[in-house]
Amino acid sequence: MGDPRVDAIAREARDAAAAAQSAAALEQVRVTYLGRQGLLTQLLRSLGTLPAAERPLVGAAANEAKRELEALLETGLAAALARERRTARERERPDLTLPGRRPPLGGLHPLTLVADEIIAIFAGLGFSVAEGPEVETDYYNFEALNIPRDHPARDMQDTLYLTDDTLLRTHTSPVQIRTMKAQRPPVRIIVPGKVYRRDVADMSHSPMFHQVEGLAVDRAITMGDLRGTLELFAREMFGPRSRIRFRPSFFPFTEPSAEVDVLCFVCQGGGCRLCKQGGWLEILGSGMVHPHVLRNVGYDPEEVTGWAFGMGVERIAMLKYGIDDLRLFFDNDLRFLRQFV
Ligand code: 2U9
Repeated sequence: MGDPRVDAIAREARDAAAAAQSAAALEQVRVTYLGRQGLLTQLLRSLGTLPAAERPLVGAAANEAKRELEALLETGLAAALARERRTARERERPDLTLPGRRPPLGGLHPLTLVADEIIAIFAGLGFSVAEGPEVETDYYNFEALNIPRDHPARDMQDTLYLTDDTLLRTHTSPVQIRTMKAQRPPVRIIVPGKVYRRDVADMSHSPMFHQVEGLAVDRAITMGDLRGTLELFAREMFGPRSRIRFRPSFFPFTEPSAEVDVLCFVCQGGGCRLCKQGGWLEILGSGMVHPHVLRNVGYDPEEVTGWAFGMGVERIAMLKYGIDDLRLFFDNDLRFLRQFV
């Protein structure tokens, strides 16, 4: 333009800017010519060393070249950034033709499945589900159930006490007490839930496990009704060829009491590993509700009778699926749990 030195640098800079394809390359051009050590910057800084007569012309030309280059870089940079954003968007656009990733599907815990199965059998017989608190008082867990003050179950060794009078329920039976106190007979309920015992976990013990208990109270309810009901339960749970037997037993809250066995569904009574050669599998405890218990809830044992039973969900599940260690239910190893979904 006005000065050959300025013109040479300006041309070189224009060519470099035109050749730059990216924002980074344009920035490199800016640094080379306009940065603190840039060629145009240095030229402007050295104006003082020129003869006075040349200074205005060279200075004007250099400033003009600087403005021109700045404008060129600005438009170039805007275009380069837009171009780069566009290609980035295209590169990152999801490929909608790819097959989807299947989300992992959860399933119900085997104890939930078995408890639901037990509940469904009794629901089909007209029983309704009742539930209640896991923190109970001594009265509902023991006293109302005719469990005497010196009974070993009340010992600190066996029960998890929270205070002198409150504890973690050792069975779901307090729910039956609460239900009977709240309604008149007839009562037909099935009571599932967690229960707690002061036990160290091993193959057959756990400080928390699950029970399903049942209760039927009405005029003229008999032990024959209990037997028929449990036989039907056994056939639905363990197969249509199942038979049951009653063995005399004792519980403070039932009289008479019986433990119930089901004919081994593996060997049909012949003796095998599951029934330990006995031919029978113990599945639950039961009996006629003790008159003291009926009185405690305000029922007249001369007018109504009832029966009750209780079973451990873990025990039923272990028998049904041939599981030999209770702890498998609580380890949450997916290789175990996945077998039941
Ligand atoms: C009321 C009256 C009576 C519930 C009963 C059993 C027998 C029994 C055990 C089975 C295995 C507990 O889980 S386990 O350790 N239960 O043997 N339960 S009769 O009797 C009742 C309940 C409530 C009002």
